[in-house]
Amino acid sequence: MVKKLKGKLTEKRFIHSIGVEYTAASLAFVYGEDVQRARIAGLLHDCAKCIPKDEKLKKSKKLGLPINESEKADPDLLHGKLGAYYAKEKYGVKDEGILSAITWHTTGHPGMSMLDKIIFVADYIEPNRKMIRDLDIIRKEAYEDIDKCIIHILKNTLEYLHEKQAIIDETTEQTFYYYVDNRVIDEIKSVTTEY
Ligand code: DGI
Ligand code: FE
Ligand code: FE
Repeated sequence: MVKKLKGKLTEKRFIHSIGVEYTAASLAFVYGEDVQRARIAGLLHDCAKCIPKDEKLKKSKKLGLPINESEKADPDLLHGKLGAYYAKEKYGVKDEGILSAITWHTTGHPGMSMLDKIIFVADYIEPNRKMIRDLDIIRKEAYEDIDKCIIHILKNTLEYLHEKQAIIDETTEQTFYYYVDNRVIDEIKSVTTEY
């Protein structure tokens, strides 16, 4: 897999992928997930990233992948869905949990599995990522409270996209509100059981 992937990515993207592989493994230690599954999902999550933008759209259409308006406008958003397709067809990955983690790694998804969460977070915090706002705090949160970390990542990403006036995929927003709501519900439950 490593050999094949190396030929498909730029050097920088390949180094990032190895970083995500090992960060995902370390998160799997903490959250009791299967380490090998986390490594494979981390390694392959960006396998479709270096395909030119217009080809991402063309290929996705040809494959009949579901494409929303944001993805049409910004086809780079398709590299998760397309990556899952390549992982299955070119790298022989049959595990649906791994394919799901690759599919949703950019936007997240309401109701993510633990493996989905691990890849979403590992992608953001891996050691080769350039320093972005709050990264030191977010890295700590990843190992202490993964849902809090996911909310923090999505909040900063949404703010960044607003500042850039970029197209915001509805899934990114839905994921943010889903985890914020969940948190509020948990708070209410903890308060009501106290009294
Ligand atoms: O592929 P990577 O760079 O490793 O990481 P990624 O797949 O999370 O993609 C990162 C970029 O995706 C980052 O610049 C933020 C952007 N992104 C996340 N959600 C959205 C988004 N971009 C747009 N336009 N809309 C979104 O909803
Ligand atoms: Fe990506
Ligand atoms: Fe990535």
